[in-house]
Amino acid sequence: MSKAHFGLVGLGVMGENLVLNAERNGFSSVVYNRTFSKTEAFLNGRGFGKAITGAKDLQEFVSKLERPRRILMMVKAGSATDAVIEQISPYLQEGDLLIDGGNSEFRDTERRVSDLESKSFGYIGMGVSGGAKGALEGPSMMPGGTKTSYDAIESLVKKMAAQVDDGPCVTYIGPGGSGHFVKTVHNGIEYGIEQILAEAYDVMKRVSRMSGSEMADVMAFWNSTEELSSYLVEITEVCLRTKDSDGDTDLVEKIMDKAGQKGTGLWTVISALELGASVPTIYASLNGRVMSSMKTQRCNAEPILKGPQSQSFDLGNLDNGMAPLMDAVVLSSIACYAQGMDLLKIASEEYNYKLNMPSIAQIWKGGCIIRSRLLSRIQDAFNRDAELPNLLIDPWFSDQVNRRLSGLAYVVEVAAKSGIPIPCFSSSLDYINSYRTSRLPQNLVQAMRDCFGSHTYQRIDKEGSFHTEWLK
Ligand code: NBP
Repeated sequence: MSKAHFGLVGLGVMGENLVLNAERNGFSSVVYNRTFSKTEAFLNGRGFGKAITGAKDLQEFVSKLERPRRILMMVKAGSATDAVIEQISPYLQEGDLLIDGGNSEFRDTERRVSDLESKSFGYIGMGVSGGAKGALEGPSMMPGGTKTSYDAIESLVKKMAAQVDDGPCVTYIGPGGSGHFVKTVHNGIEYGIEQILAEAYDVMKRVSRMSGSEMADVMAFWNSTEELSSYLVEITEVCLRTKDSDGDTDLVEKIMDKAGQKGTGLWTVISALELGASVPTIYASLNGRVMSSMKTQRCNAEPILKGPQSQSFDLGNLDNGMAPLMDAVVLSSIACYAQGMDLLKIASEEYNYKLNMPSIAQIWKGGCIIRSRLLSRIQDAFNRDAELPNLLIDPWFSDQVNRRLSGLAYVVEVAAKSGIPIPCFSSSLDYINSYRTSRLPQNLVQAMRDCFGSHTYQRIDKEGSFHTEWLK
C-alpha cells in the first residue's frame, strides 16, 4: 500500500478541518488521536470516502507516512504538545518534520526547535488562524523554524492556505519561535478589535438607544467602507442581528458578559512589557476582559457608585454611518494595528527574527480572524518604507488621524459623560495624542525622581547628567 503524504495528530476542531483541507488539496493523509474513538468517528463521518486513513497508535501512524515525514500536531498547547513530541520521537528518522500548529508560547517553540533540530528532525512552530471554517477552506498560516524545514513543507502549506489577490496567506516567517510570536501578536490585535467593536455596541445601545438590528445595519455600513471592511465587523453584524429562539429578543442580550483572557492576548502584553513596546489599546482590551470576569463585584458596586446623570448626545445616524463613532472605531483599529506592528518590529530586532513586515500584512489579508482591507494599506505603508517607525506617520494613516481625531475625542467625551467604560477608545486617543506630542510631562517625573532619589536627569539645553539639591 502506498504511503500517505501527510500526517495529523489531534482530531479537535482545528485538526479535523485541516486534514480535510490537506486531502482536498491532493495530500493523502493519516490521522491519529489520543482517544481512538474520535478517530473512528471521524473516519466513519466527515473523513469517509476520502484519501484519509487512521492509526491506533503512534508507531503505526508514523509507519504509514512517506519519508521525509510531514506531521502536523493540532493539540492543546503546553504539556500536551510536549507529550506528543516525546511519544512520537522514538519512531521518527533523520529529516522527518514535526509541525506544531497549536497556539504555543513562542519560548516553548524556541526550546523545541533547538531540541528537535539537534536530533536531526525538522521542527516548525506554525501559528494558524481562521477558526474551524478557515482551517477547512484556507487559513492564514505563520510558520517559523529553520528555512530548510520550511522548504520541506512549503508546497503543502501554500496549497492549504487562504488565497488572496497577491498570493497564498502563508510565508516563511523566520527562525526559532518567530511563527508563534507573530501568531501571538495577531491574537493580541484580535483582542483589541473585538473590544473596540464591543465598545461601539455599548455606546450605540446605551447612548443612542439602538436595537440590535439597527446596530447591525451600522455594522453593515461600516463593512462597506475601505477603512472598516473586515471579517470581525462582518461577524459582529451577524451577532447583533441574530434573535434568540423566542424570535423576539436579540440573542446577544442573553449572553453572560464575561470573557476569558488566558492565552495569547496575555502573552502579547507580557512580551510588550518585556520589550518596552507601547500597546495600550491591546492592554486595554485584555483588562476589559479582566474587569468583565468580576461580575459579582460589578453587580454589587452598581447601586453604590453613582454614574453621571444621563444626557442626550448626537452620535449621527445610519446615513452618515454614525460618523463620530466610525471615527472612533477606525482610529482605535489603526492604533491597535500600529501597536501590534510596532511590537513585531521591536521583537524582530531583539530576537533577530528579521521579520518582513509587508509579508506579514499580506498573509493576514485572508483566512485569519483579523483580515481586513486596512491590511492592504499596512502592506503598502511598509512597502513604501521598510523602516517606518510607526504606521501613524505613513501618509495614508496620518490623513486618517488628522481627519478623525476630533470624532474619537468626542466619543470619549460622550462616553465619559454617560459613565460608559470605553477602555480601548480612550487608550487609543491617549496613544495617538502621546505619539504626536513632542514634549510630554515626563520632565516633571524626572524632576521628582531626582528630588526623592537623586536619580539625576538630562537637560534639553546641554549634554550630561545633572542632579539638583531640590529640598535644600
Ligand atoms: P483543543 O485545543 O481542544 O485540543 C484537542 C486535541 O488535543 C484533541 O485531539 C485531544 O485529544 C488532544 N490532546 C489533549 Br487536550 N491532550 C493531549 C495529550 N496529552 N496527548 C495527546 N493529545 C492530546 O483543539 P482545537 O480547538 O482543535 O485546537 C488545537 C490547537 O490549535 C490548540 O493549540 C489551539 O489553541 C489552536 N488553535 C485553535 C483555534 C480554534 O479556533 N479552536 C484556532 C487557532 C489555533 P483527545 O481527543 O484524546 O482529548
